[in-house]
Amino acid sequence: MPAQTSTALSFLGTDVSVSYEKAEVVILPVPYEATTTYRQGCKYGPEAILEASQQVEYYDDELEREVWPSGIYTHPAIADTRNGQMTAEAMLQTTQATVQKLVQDGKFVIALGGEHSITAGVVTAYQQAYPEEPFTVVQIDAHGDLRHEYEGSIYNHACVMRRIVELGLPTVQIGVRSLCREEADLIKEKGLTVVRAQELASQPDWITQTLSRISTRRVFLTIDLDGVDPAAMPGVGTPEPGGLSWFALLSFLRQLFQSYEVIGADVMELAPISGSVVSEFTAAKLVYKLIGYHTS
Ligand SMILES: [Mn+2]
Repeated sequence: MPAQTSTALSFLGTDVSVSYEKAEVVILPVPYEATTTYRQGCKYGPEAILEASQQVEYYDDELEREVWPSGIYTHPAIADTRNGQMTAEAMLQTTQATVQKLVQDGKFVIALGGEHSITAGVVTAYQQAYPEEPFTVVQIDAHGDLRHEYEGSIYNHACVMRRIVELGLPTVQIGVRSLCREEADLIKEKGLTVVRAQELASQPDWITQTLSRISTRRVFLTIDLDGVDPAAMPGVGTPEPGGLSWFALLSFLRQLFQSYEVIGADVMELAPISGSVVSEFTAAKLVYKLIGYHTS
């Protein structure tokens, strides 16, 4: 692994960081942004999460322990577009190759975006790592991301789940509350599993029902932070009213990790708001929760 520069931040801070070889959990920052269409700035998301993570309490009051059994390694940023551009193809290639190596080395990877299109590279790496058995891609998101193409690109962040459906993997989309007609038609035509945000609000047993719709043993989890209610998560590029509350999200995730083998995860689309740390701190705590649930 390339050496970290002295300015690079480690998730949670240096007390918890271990060498790549020793770490079971690897945080992979991917500050790639090229196709965001509304509020911009998600290329600054990973660094904001790392910075905010320095303030996250090590002790998890829900799990009643500190949750880094073998330590955490924070990988140097890849596909970095903070000081230049990169094609989507190059980003996907780099992401896929990096994640593939990490998975081969037995790491539990949590990628931090960056725009949601990155997920296609991450998921492709897992598909190559687990060729013998399909896994379900569970997506928390306000949007379907099922357009064939958007603003001239099939790699736009609004198309990422379409690319994943094309990989032949089953999907479960949770918290959706914004679709275009093309996406609504595709959902019907392909019988895709979509749990709309309104169902979460009106059905008390939505977690059990949603979990029962996952048909594979293994799951990859992709979280677009706009799936969370913008009251709790305003720092996203394309906010939508409604969405999951913090505790609804945690209850779902805890049960997901208990019921299925989560093979990897990503937390995408944080676009920091200057003068407020709520979104990045919440995202950092969410990443720590994923580590806790994974190691429970
Ligand atoms: Mn979204």
